[in-house]
Amino acid sequence: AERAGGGPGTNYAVDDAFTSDRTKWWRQDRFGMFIHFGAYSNLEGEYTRPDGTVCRDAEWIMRECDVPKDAYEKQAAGFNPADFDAKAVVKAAKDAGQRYIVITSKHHDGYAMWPTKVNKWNLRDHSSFDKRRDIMRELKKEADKAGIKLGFYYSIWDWHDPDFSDPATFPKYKKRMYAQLKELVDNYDPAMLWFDGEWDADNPVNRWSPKDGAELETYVKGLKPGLLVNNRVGKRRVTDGDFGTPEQEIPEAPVDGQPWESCMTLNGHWGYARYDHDWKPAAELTRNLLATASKGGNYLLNVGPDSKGRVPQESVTRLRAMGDWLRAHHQSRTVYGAGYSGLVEDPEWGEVSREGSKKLHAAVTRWPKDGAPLHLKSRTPFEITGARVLGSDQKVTVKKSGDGFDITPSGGPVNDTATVIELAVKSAT
Ligand code: JFZ
Repeated sequence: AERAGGGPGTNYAVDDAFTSDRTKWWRQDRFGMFIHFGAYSNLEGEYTRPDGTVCRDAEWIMRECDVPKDAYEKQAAGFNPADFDAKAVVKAAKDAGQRYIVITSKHHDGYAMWPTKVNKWNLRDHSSFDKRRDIMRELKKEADKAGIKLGFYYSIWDWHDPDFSDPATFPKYKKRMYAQLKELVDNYDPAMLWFDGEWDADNPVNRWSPKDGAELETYVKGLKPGLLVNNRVGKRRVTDGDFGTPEQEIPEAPVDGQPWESCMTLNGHWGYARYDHDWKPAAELTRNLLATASKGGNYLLNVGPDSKGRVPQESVTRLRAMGDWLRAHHQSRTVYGAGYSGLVEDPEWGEVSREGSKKLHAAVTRWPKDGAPLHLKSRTPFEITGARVLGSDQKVTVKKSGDGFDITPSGGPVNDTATVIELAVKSAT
C-alpha cells in the first residue's frame, strides 16, 4: 500500500509501521492508558440549564447539551483541578501494566490543557488553576521517571475557534493549529500524536481533506522524526498515519493494511460523568487485553479524571487488578510483545497469542462443559512439542485430533480471569 506522506515534499523517513524500529516500542508495549481530561471535566457530565433542567453528556456536553459559548466559558473559568497528581496517574498506569499514556491536549471543545501561547482558551489563562502549574509538564516528568511513554490526543475539529467554521478564515485556524502542535512537540517531546475529529464529514464546514491530512502528518513528523501518528489524521483511511484506531471494539484478526490500537472506556464515557457507575469488571477488561494482543493489536484503556483532577477510584482498582493478573503471569508474554499466531482458528474457549516463533499462549476464559478437551483447530500445519499451565504444576496432555489438537489440562481453572497454557510449537513459518 502507498505509505502515508510518501508523495512529493515528504521530509520524514517513510517506513513500514509493521516492522520499523520507530514503531517497535509501541508494537511491544501493547497496553496504554488513555486520559480524557479537559474543560468538560469540570461539569462532571451534567449541565444545568437556566430553566433548571439537567442535560447529561461527558466530553461532548458543550455540543450535545447546546451549552451557549459564554456559559461554557464561564464554567471553564472556575475549572480548578488542584488535585491532579501526575505521580498518582503514572503509578495507576504502571500498576496496571500500561506502558504508555495518551492524554487529551485539546478535545473538540478547543480548550488546551497546556499553557499555549496561541490563544487564551487554555488551562493556564482561562481557569482558577494555579498559574505556576502545567499538568503536561508534570505528567511528562513523572512518565519519564517511570519509563512510560507520553503521547497527546489533539482534535483537529474545534468547536470554539470561530475561524474553524468559516471557509474564508479556516487557513487562519490551521496556522494556529500548526503552531499549537509545534508547541506540544517542542515543549514536551511526545512519543506520539493521536489526532481525532477529521472524520466529521457530515459537518459542511469541516472541509478537512486527504491532502490536509497528508500535509499535517508530514508537518508533525518533520518536527520530530521518531513521532508516531495515528490514522485519524486525514481521510485517506488505511494509508493515514502509522496505525488504525478501532473504537470500543476488537476487530477480527488478521487486520490488513495497518497495525492497530483499540481504544475503550472503563465505564460508558470517555470524559468524567458523575452519574455513570457502569464499570466493566476487571476480568472482562483483562480478557479484552488478551483478545486484543492475540489479534495483533494494542489496547488503549481510558480514564477520565473529575473536576478536581482525580482519577476515579473505581478506575484505579480495576487497573490495579489487571496489573495483578499480568504480574502473576510470567511478565505476561501473553501481552507484551505477543501477537497474532496465524497458526490456529480463534477457539470458543479463549484467546491464543504467539510469542516469537516457538511459543503459543492459550488463555482459557470459557471452559468447555463436562471437562471436554480444549480443541485447537489448525489453520496451517504445525507441531506441539510441549505444554504446561502457567502458575500451576498440573499435567497437560496434547493429542492430535481431526483438524488440530485436543488439549487436556489435568486440573481446572487456576484463576477466575484466564488460565494460560503455554504451548511449545514447531512450524514452517
Ligand atoms: C472520538 C471523540 O469524538 C470522542 O469524544 C472520544 O474522544 C473518542 C476517543 O474519539 O469519537 C469517535 C471517533 C471516531 C469514531 C467514533 C467516535 N469512529 O471512527 O467511528
